[in-house]
Amino acid sequence: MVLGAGALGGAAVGLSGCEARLETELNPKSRQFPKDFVWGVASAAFQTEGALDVDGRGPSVWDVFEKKPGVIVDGSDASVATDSYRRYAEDVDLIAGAGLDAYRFSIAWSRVLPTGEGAINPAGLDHYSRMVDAQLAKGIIPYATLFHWDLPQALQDKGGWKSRDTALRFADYAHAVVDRLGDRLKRYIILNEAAVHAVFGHVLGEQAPGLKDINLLGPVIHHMNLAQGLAIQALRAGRGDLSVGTTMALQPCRPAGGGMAFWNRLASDGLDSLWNRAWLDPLFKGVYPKALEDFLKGGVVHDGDMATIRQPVDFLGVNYYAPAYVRLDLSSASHIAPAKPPKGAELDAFGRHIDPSGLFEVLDRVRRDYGNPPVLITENGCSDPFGRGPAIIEDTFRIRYLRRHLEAVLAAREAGSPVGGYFCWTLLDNFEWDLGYTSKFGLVAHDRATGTRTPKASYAWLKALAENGALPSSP
Ligand code: IFM
Repeated sequence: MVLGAGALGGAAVGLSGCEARLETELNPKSRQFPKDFVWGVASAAFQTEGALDVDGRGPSVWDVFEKKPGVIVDGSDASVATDSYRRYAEDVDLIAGAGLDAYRFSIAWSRVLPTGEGAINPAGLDHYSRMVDAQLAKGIIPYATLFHWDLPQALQDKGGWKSRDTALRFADYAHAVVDRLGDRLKRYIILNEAAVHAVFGHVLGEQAPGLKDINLLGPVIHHMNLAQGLAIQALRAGRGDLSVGTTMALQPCRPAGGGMAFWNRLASDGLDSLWNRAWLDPLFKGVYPKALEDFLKGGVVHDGDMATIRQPVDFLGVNYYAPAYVRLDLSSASHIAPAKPPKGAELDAFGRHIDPSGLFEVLDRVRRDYGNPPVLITENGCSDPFGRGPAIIEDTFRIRYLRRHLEAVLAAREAGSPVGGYFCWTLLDNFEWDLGYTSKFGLVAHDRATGTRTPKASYAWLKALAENGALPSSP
């Protein structure tokens, strides 16, 4: 497979081995974004809200998981986070102050339904109602994600995503949200990065609910897909004037080179099936990739499910950070293991290859293989080097990361991908899951001792870009 030479500024880049991937600069013909391009920032409830026991909120799987000894690297928790449950108006001011158009946030299911089902908690919905109003008052378009990994613990106790019933309860939750907020909240993102939740939460045990069982993979994938289809139906039944999409963490899966390259390609195709295609194929084609068939045996998929999952969406949300390098590992249950990026690759704080051509590649694939739906980049951004010290305010490395990935967006648009917006991850340095507060992705630093919010250089940079749409060519 070879990426389009034009979009890559004349440099066709082969995918045959890791070493071939270093020429990654994209040279779009124009550096100008259109006037109607949506500029925003993205966040998630558990990473920002704090106030975990306020206004009747029920515990989620992350409340339980983060208390297990040793699972959060700095021993921290999300009980305060960026205190955004209380200080959301300041967040909204910062977003408006940057001249951004939109805010992607997530709704915590267990604030709306403390046990995930049954009686609605009006106080929880009141909070999101106030938040939506605060955004609209400042001219910001709210985009709400319905599930960003914080399953109500009471549902986990009944089997979580292993259980088909969780999909049905999710549709009820979607209905409760649209019923209360749908008169003002018009844009919905159903799931965030379901692949991460399925794999890291249920197979690798590194994130909530902390399970390590490869046999969960099939049921969890299918029930999340089913939940998504049912929730889209519930939203559309509630109102006819919504824009509904879902967000996936798309990654090109690249085999490690060397003597094992042939075998590594089998592993990278396997990862592609469960990471990318497990979600894209059912949504856009109504089928699962062949490689997943064994995982889905035993009556997981019922008659009619695939039609329920294959719902039309108004947009696909794409989150992109880095490509995945893969090698075969017969000692692991999946036979898939991470490989190192090619020698000489520029790395991010996670040790991943900073490669904007990977973003071009996933957008190109969505265009060619999945009917070219409208796309929003619903997350992209980079962390400071990990550490417990203060945030880096002069964050030129972040500006460079954003600038290069936005070049990929322009190149993809020129190749025909209808990418209509870009949400930077994230507004404030926040609770980065198992990494606690050691990984800082914010455009704005958050001092946990004082609550002070200090814009970084990247905040001013994005502001200028959102104002005039012209992408600078450096740094
Ligand atoms: O913080 C996460 C977010 O919750 C999901 N996407 C990736 C981000 C950075 O790791």
